[in-house]
Amino acid sequence: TLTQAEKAAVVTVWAKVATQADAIGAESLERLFFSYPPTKTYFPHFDLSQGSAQLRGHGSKVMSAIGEAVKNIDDIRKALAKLSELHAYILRVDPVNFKFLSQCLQVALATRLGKDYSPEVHSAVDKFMSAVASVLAEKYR
Ligand code: ZNH
Repeated sequence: TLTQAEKAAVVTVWAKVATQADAIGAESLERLFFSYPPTKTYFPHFDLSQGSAQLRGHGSKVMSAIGEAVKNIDDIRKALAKLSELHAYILRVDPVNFKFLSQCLQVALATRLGKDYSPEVHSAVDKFMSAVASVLAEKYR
């Protein structure tokens, strides 16, 4: 679980990048598909070329879901309950991919925040994304 200081760091980071959320979402997905090509197999019905409308649309959805988790950082499980069912029962995304996406998101954040993405902030965001991932993965059988 995240400490109060870690929660505060995540909330602060999210506020700082709020206006760039869509660009960060799209970049995170571009990095995901480029660095971990097997992740593309979950999106056979998408045009995954750089900057495509589907990629941007999906990036935006993922970012607003993460934003909901930030807003409800004391009860991430409740905030993401529906998505947890979707990923476990319908999409069946291998949970290892949540780690990959977390890394890609963190690079997108770090390149924008520079020095503000301090080791403390980095560690807090990493823990937060692990919490998000474990919620998304907890309904798997
Ligand atoms: Zn996921 C979908 C979120 C991860 C795959 N997603 C989705 C959505 C959201 C999300 C919000 C939408 C839903 C609706 O529409 O209702 N994800 C998310 C998050 C995360 C994720 C938050 C983390 C953090 N996913 C993921 C991964 C993968 C995925 C890693 C793989 C690789 N998703 C997916 C898919 C889908 C989704 C496939 C479906 C799409 C369409 O549209 O079709």
